[in-house]
Amino acid sequence: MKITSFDEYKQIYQYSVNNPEQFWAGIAETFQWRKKWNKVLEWNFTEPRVRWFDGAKLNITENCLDRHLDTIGDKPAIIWEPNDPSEDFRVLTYKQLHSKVCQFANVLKNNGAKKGDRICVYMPMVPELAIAILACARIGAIHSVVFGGFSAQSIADRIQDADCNIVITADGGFRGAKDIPLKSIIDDALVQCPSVKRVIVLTRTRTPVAMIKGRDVWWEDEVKKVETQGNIDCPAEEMEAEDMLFILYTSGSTGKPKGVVHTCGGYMVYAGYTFDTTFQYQPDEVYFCTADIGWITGHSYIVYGPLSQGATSLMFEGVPTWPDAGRFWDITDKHKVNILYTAPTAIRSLMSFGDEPLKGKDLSSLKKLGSVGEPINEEAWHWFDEKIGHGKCPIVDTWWQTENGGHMITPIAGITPLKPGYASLPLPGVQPVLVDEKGNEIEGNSVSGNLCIKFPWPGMLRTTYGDHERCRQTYFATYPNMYFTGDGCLRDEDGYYRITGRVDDVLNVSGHRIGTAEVENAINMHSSVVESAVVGYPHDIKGQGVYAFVVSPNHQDDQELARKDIIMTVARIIGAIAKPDKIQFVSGLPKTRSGKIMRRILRKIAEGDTSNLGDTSTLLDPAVVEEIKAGAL
Ligand code: 6R9
Repeated sequence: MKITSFDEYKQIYQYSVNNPEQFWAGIAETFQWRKKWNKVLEWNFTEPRVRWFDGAKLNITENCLDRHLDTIGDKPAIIWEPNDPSEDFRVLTYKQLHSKVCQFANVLKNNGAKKGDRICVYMPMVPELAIAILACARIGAIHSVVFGGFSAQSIADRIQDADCNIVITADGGFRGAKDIPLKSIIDDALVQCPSVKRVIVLTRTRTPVAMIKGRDVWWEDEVKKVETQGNIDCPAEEMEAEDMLFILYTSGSTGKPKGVVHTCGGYMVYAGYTFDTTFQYQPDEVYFCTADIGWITGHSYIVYGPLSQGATSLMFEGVPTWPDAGRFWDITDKHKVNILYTAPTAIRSLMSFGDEPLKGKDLSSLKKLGSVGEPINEEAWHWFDEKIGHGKCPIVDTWWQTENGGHMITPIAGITPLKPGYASLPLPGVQPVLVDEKGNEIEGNSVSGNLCIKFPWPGMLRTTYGDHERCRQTYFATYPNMYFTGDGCLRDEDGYYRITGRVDDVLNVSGHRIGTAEVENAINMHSSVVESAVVGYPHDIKGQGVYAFVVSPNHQDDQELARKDIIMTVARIIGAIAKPDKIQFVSGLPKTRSGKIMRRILRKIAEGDTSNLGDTSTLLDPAVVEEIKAGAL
């Protein structure tokens, strides 16, 4: 939706609150449906049961590909920049992407994939990753993408939870100076996954791999088979609006990650609408989102959002600091990027290299900047604004979550007046509220509370895969009739929202959500660990770092080695992204008389703020706290 002024935004916003169904029907009209809906919305937040565009039929890939063929078929849909700048970049036009998706959809069918199957995708950031997920959507299979940084154990958990029958992977992946042996990690995972009957392996790194007879096939061979069969086209499967499109696992405050479920119709409308509205995308613009498709940002804002709007989406295989910290700026210069959407952790990391990596880089093509994943601190905001945007590019600080499907609270580029550190105002169609501990709505401005959403939006999660009760408990039980985000938030005197961070036991490390309980479970699997408690602490680059307090009676032998062993255990069980930054060995954890760990105290100690630990009268053994304070890292 193109908006011409801030006043117009306010009018549209008001209309969307007063007439939500008409508002969303109007947005949905801009998409291509095989059959229109009978009812725009049906909902209650108690079960919860939310149905958007019920009765409508569509296929999201017809919206992302087919409908553009006649008008912009030769426009680049994906520009792919490889990890190594000396390797050639690739461009796939809408026509080319369409034919590759059809081809691979036929590969999937030849390998037994059917509508409704769950397919795990564990791939590097190459165009074939986008092709794989679009091919799943084309035939109505449900993709579950697992980020390349997760361990075999994490993959196995996710494959088992969703009962996947096919895995799509690559021999390996390049990330900076590293080669990640993806297929070998998959082989380890599959030892525990009898449901998987087929593994399709793309060639990327030419790392030696074990190809198991009857189970593993090469991507390239399968594509050749389809070509010789002459099976070029693949008609899109007709999907119900509320059929599942994908599952994406994300961490919560308890136990193992949950599979957030998004559906075909609502998610498509929401990803497309928010992409178009927030960035005010113009037809000739080159748009670069630096996220990985393994996260929701990549799903919504590399693949589905931009492609549904006929945009040119630049996809980057590598990391911001390799071969040097000028990589993003080289890419921006080389491909004349107009919109750059990245994360505060990347900005802070690049900022730490000073101005040198910016020298000689022409950033004049940039028109709009975006940030996502965690609160952006003012220093990073100003650096981004001045050094990258040269003071002329609006920065959209987009607040949203895996469960939301797309942007919720964000400035609209060029329209919303900006305030550094503020996600600013809700998009039309989004109704945020702040509530107090008791669940009462806090009205007025200059207030703070827990952030909830009181009315459904099309991109919201419908369930957590295989466990609807968990979805209800996590998001809809804390406050009646509201979706609870888990974030704390303030609303300033102008009604602007500023997200203050999670209020639950979820950490945000370099923009990645990590549950403290998950890390504790992993640490506790180490044979010499009795128990542990994990909290976050402020980290200059990562935003939050992982601080682990570990009870391990044998650690005296060789503390350094014991630390490394624990780190290795976490990497094995979860993946490298969850490795503790600090491990402090303690003889016991501060507990209440009823045996609950007092995390509040540990958080303060980890933050280096031990002057006032608050009420410690309920502690079972106050001496433990003194010892922990004395040994703090
Ligand atoms: C898209 C994404 C969601 C959590 C969310 C919040 C934090 C995301 C933010 C932000 C402040 C922003 N978060 N964007 N906090 N300002 N602009 O990141 O999804 O991985 O599910 O994380 O990230 O705490 O609750 P996800």
